[in-house]
Amino acid sequence: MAETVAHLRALAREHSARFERSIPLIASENLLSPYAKEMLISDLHSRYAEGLPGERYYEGNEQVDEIETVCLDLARRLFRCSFADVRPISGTVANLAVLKALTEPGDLVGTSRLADGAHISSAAFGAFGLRGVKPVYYAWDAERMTIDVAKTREILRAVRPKTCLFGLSLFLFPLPVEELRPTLEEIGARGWYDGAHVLGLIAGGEFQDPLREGCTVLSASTHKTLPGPQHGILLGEGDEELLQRLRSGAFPGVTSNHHLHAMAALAVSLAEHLEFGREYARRTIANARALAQALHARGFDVLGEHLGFTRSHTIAVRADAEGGGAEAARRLADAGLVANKNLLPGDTSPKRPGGIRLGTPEVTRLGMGEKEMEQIAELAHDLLHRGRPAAEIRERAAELKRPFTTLRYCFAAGEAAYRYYDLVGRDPS
Ligand code: DSN
Repeated sequence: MAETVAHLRALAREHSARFERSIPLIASENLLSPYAKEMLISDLHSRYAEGLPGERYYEGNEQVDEIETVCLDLARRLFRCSFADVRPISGTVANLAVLKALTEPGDLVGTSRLADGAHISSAAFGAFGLRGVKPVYYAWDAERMTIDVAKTREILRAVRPKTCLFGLSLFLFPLPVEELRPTLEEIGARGWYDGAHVLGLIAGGEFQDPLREGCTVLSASTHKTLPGPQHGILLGEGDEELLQRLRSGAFPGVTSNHHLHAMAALAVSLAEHLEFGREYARRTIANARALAQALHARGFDVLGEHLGFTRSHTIAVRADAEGGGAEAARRLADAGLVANKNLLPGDTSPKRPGGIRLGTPEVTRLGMGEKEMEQIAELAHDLLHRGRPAAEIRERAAELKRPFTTLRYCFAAGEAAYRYYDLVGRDPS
């Protein structure tokens, strides 16, 4: 088995080296700061602390209590709200906690269709199905690339769901929460926002502000545009009865222990976002728009030209001319440009995603700017339109990446972003 362990260590090192040479463009991924990473490998990982600070089911939690108290304070400050819970261990788990708190099996819940960009949480085979709630789909406005307000009003008035979820995984433009607020009030529905993708942009003041536009609960993962650890969070406003239901949804509803190392890493990331988040959010969006423009100029079918392509960290490209989403994503990754295939509005088969999704959270965190977005677009163009070999593009991508392998927008900036933490100090090869 020692050989197996050595092999696993070598694979992890190889993975890190591969990403160090690649251009990472997956919209849901980001890099963790050195101090946040330090929390992940601390002894916090080894401990239990069910409950809330000061009300634990285990001993030895004095420091954990203080860390979680700081984490909760930072979260409430960053999102300007009175309630936070940092115990969900992922975005989907946070969504399950909300479903447990706000719904009963058999309820109708408003949401968007997967092809319109919704997360799998709202699918029958995802969290909605687990809770036994049924989706009521909003209408999509293909022209404005967001929810169709007039048609959705009619749907909501006719069906009257008690909970309405707003949030996407292909999240290009803000959703019309404020416009739909009077309808939600009229039918007595509660607004819930899944802000996983755009959390860092919301915190940075560069996207919409759902808790002031009509949603009482905001759920999210914490590792996309908010460059924290893989974890989850609940934020919100409301009366004590609602907040208690949310707390109990998180624990004991969908977690027992809440991964203390990740919670502590989240505290570091929230503090860093309070310090650096506004500038980071602004530049992330500027880079997404620059990349979209550069790809469009090279003949790619980037969605939303008439709207400036995007107002977030994400862009979507219809890849019919490049062999479809799956083929285009595979060829790009093989050449060192890592993105993902994605369903686009109008797609009918989940097995044949029509496009690719690209995002700028990670390249921005590494200090790339609009000049580099042009270079990335040129690499994609050379590969997919001009037939240059993958090996050549891979080398050019690594060359482009070489000066951009240290972190920005965090304390201890300048540290190696893809450093392999070889704690044992022995070469695994
Ligand atoms: N799977 C993530 C994404 O890529 O959007 C969301 O959980």
